Amino acid sequence: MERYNPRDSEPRWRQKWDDHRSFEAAEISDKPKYYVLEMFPYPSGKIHMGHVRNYTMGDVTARYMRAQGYNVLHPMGWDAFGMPAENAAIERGIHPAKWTYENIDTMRGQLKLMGLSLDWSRELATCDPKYYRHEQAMFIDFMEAGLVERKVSMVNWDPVDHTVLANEQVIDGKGWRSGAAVEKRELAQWFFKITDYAQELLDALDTLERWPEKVRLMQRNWIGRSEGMRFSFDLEREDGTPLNEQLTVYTTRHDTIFGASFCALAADHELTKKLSQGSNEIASFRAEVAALGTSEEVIERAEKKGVFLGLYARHPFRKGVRLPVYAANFVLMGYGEGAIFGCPAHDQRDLDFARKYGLDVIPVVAPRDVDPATFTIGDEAFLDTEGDSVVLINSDFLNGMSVAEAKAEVARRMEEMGIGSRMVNFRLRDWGVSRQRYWGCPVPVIHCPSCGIVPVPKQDLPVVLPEDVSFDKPGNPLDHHPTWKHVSCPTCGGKATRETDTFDTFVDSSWYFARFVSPHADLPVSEEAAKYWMPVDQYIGGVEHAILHLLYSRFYVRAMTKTGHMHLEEPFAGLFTQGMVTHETYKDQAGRWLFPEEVVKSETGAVHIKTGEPVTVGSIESMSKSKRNVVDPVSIIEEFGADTARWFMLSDTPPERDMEWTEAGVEGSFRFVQRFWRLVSEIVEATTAQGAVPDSFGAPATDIRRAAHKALQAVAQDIEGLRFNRAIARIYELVNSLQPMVRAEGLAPDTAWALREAADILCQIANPMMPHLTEECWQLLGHETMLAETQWTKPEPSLIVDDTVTIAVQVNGKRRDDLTIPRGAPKDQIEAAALNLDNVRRAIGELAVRKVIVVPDRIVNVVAG
Ligand code: ANZ
Ligand code: ZN
Repeated sequence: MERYNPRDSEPRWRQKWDDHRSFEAAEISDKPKYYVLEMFPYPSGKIHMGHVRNYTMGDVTARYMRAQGYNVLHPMGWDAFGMPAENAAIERGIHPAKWTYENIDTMRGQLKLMGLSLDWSRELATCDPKYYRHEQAMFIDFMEAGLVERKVSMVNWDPVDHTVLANEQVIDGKGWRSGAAVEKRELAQWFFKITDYAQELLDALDTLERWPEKVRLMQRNWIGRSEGMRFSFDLEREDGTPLNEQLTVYTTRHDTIFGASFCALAADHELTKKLSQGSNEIASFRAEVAALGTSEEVIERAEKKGVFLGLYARHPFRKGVRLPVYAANFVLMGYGEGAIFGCPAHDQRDLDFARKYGLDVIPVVAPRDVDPATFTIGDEAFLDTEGDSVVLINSDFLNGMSVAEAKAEVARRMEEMGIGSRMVNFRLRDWGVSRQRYWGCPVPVIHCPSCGIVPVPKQDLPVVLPEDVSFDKPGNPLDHHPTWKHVSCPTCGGKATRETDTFDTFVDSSWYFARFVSPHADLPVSEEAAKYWMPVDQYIGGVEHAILHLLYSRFYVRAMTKTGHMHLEEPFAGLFTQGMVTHETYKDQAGRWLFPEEVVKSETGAVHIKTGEPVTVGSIESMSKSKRNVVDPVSIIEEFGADTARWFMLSDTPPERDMEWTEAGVEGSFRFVQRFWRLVSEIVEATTAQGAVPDSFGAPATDIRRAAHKALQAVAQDIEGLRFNRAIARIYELVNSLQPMVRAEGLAPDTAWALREAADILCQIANPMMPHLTEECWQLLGHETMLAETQWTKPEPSLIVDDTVTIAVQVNGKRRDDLTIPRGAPKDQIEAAALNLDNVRRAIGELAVRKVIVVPDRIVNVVAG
């Protein structure tokens, strides 16, 4: 028997599928639809194991659903704009478009090697004007619908490179390339008004039943709805003279007002700015905060610092008490009022700040059972607020109340005094989509000195990126281009300039799933196609996109619905987030990372192949270039075939968990591929092509049929539940149970028939994971169809029920024995079998059997006397 040779077989089947266009989705059909999508890749240059895992899962689902009779849409495209292409241009002088399209070509070829059942006729790249012209058209519609705003906001500014930096490009307060201290600058930018949908985006999370709870929670936290109060303090100077200005703060803990010991403003708060004009100290503090950049994460990690502003806030309830007012680095301008009152006892940041500046720490909430007089705060703020376990202390009229009661009382009083009101606040900010870069979709507007902002007329779209750009100067190449931005105003015909900002690449990826339903339509989406195909039934991707990409997409379908491009509530009905692919790490004697292929492992330890020196085996970590613990999917596919890689990728580990890639594991999968091939070959040799169904099946044949039909049902359920590792375990089981049957000499005709049927079923259920091997086996079994186009056999109900039951047999109410019989056996058969049991016969002895009570499948009671 010949070994199975994937190098010969795999390309052949891929060619056949292509020739048959087996995976092109029918436009719109009577069949039920199923849209399965994996997050599209960034064309970085080559595929990695994370892609292999992601796309294999999607492909198993797509192939399975097709075999269940669905019209399946399974497309692929490229998230092709973004900084790496521009960096390649700057560093290596290669044009971003050339770099990107070359990468796409390479990666398309690599993906094809995997044998994915993709509809390549729908391929798209976001950097293609055929795609982004629709993005531009929709932007104009969004503008008209009031979903877009241009407003001034803070950016990270590199004073040497004269360029805006993304948060990731600010490293320890310095520009990543220039090393210069970053400044914050105000810049007019484009925003999508996602905050208009904050409540709706939050509420609709409850309808997403097929999303992981953890992702819904992350979105909830990101949207960050809080119920609090906005209220104002009167201000006075050092000498007690009042200011005719008030300080408005936002708080969610108004219950702690008696614990307030200072107020703090953002460095960019209007009042801070004003005061900085007369004070070097305040001005230099503002510069220091600016150097932190705009990343909230960095700000959160920084040491809490501030500067006294020479003002005091009058406590609203404590006569004569005044709170020093600071500017502080942990108060953000974009949130609430950009100002807070600090209560160090019950907020960690406030506590750190208070300790640094020697401010009072007054506990006002304490466990119910402690003595308020002795309750103090150490290094940690007291954060409990729940229920009746804590009470207000040191708080005048609030003493003894729960936190909830105290909040209600403070709100009532402040509202009565007219100094504040309750309000709901969201953490979610409007989505800033402007980027001052070249390799992105141009924002389609024109600035005219007399008409202001004028959208580019739709018939003039797309606004195409100029090709002749240079990257030798820092800043935005669109801005430097000698001619591109100079245009005449579409309204008045006067001299005007194009907007040189391009879109954040998250804009491109917020609607690509909708473009796939009608990728060649003249509109962004054909309504009819969207009505048929949307929403995506199963979306699969990495958890790193759990917040922004998914939230933006959810906003986008709402905006597209508002502007009449389609009518949809949510883009992704089902979401699955897969785990990472991990690998051991290796270091040589000098502490340098080694690639797995540079290392050979033996019983005595790991050795560096080239030098023969011992290698230190380190921890198992997510594959990453920096630690070199990566395995190239292409070299695996070349050596073992795509089916082996796919099979191993899904074996053993539940798909949501991290899975460890091991050389031994791949080899094991390859051996299984061979075993599978051998088994089917042996069945083919031992049996003849499938004839008529035998009149009856004996016990061995029935066993085979039961095993096969049960596997058929179980694998279906496991794939539907995305439990791929369990589906694989079932296939192993079936192979194990069939193998001994084939070896038997002289097969009875019913057994031969059952084996043949089992081989067919085996090919069907393994096909989603190992599409090439199973096609080859299917052909060997004499079929002229392709599995790619074949519906799965339906399991026979009688074969998948558990066939026997064990019931208790009593004599005069006393249990004497158990009886194992076919489920649903007729009463007289059960009765006869029960009376025939040795223990039952003995118990009856000389007595006469008066009555036998049979409860089928449950119990038998023999009444004797
Ligand atoms: C007084 C207070 C006392 C607070 C206390 C907390 C604990 P969420 O729940 O996220 O809405 N805050 C308000 N605006 C801020 C800003 N611009 N920058 C930084 N912090 C700000 O958080 C609301 C709480 O965050 C508010 O409640 C305020 O501090 C702070 F024991 O007010 B709190
Ligand atoms: Zn004009």
